[in-house]
Amino acid sequence: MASLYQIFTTILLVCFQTIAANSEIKYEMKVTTPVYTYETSILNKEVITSGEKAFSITVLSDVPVLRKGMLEITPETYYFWLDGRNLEKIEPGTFDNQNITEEIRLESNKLTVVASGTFKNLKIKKLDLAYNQITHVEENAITDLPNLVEVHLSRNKIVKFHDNSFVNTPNMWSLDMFQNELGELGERWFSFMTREKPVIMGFGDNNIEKIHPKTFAGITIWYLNLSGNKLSQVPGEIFTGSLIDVTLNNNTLEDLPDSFFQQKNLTRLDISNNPLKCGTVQKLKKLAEENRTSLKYNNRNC
Ligand SMILES: *[C@@H]1O[C@H](CO)[C@@H](O)[C@H](O)[C@H]1NC(C)=O
Ligand SMILES: *[C@@H]1O[C@H](CO)[C@@H](O)[C@H](O)[C@H]1NC(C)=O
Ligand SMILES: *[C@@H]1O[C@H](CO)[C@@H](O)[C@H](O)[C@H]1NC(C)=O
Ligand SMILES: *[C@@H]1O[C@H](CO)[C@@H](O)[C@H](O)[C@H]1NC(C)=O
Ligand SMILES: CC(=O)N[C@H]1CO[C@H](CO)[C@@H](O)[C@@H]1O
Repeated sequence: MASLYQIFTTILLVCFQTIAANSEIKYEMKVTTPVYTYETSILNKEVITSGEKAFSITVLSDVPVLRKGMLEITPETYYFWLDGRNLEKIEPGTFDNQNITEEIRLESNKLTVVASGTFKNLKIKKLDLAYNQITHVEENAITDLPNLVEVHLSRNKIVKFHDNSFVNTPNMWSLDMFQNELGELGERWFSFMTREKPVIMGFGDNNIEKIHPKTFAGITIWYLNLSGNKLSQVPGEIFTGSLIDVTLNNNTLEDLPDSFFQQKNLTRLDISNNPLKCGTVQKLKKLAEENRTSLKYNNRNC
């Protein structure tokens, strides 16, 4: 019969092995060579580091929590990819000053919150957090990213966003938030978007009932998708004249504000599957006759 001591030491050994196995992260690093190909190496380390001329780092083992100190990406590295690795939590500070210059992609994980201070002082152009379980993007979650252009937050469960969730991202041009659970769009929530040119914003398939008249104050929009929400009205203020492509299908709109019909550059509108009033349908028909715009609406006999 095994002594208690033997059992105890066996358990201890198993525990230590588990800890050791867990603390090593397996990842692939691709490095560019002078002849425009890549050299790939597979590494197992406690701290993810990159090398000279690193092109990408792809994490290959499950990482439930990304902790401060786990990343030491010092030589410039274009891409950091950690997709489908059961990531639940990112300790704020983990990504601070990491030398990643193109993209951080954390798709298809189990993140529930983008906490304050998570993405700060980075040179990335693109941040992809789609296909997680994010419900909250906290205040100051994404700050001081001077090159950031594109963010994907689609296919999450976002219910809460703040007017300072993003701060100091002067080049943000494309925000994709479709398939979330937003019930409203609040005052100046998107004032972090670039002021240099018209932007692209997608909010299709949320539960949006209300849009504050000043939601988009200060920015101009080129493409706006509000398909599949619960809107019974949209404020006139959002039609600032710059819109080219507007998607409002599958809401409960009866009317469109007058400012909508002053959009001179509109080339596409989908407003099908809304209970539009006859007066609105007639105005849309007139717009269609002017033949400037591709229109989709339910053509009722009025
Ligand atoms: C990032 O990498 C580049 C090129 O390797 C280097 O010149 C620069 O000093 C690095 N920056 C930081 C903050 O480590
Ligand atoms: C608008 O968003 C929905 C998803 O919410 C998407 O299915 C649709 O293709 C988008 N429409 C356009 C014109 O991009
Ligand atoms: C409409 O398009 C023209 C040509 O691209 C552009 O110069 C103008 O600024 C646009 N109007 C608005 C209100 O954005
Ligand atoms: C919009 O509504 C129509 C009619 O109810 C439905 O067939 C269609 O699937 C809906 N489309 C979206 C994108 O929700
Ligand atoms: C003059 C003009 O813009 N004609 C367009 C009217 O719409 C049809 C269908 O979208 C186009 O094919 C024509 O070029």
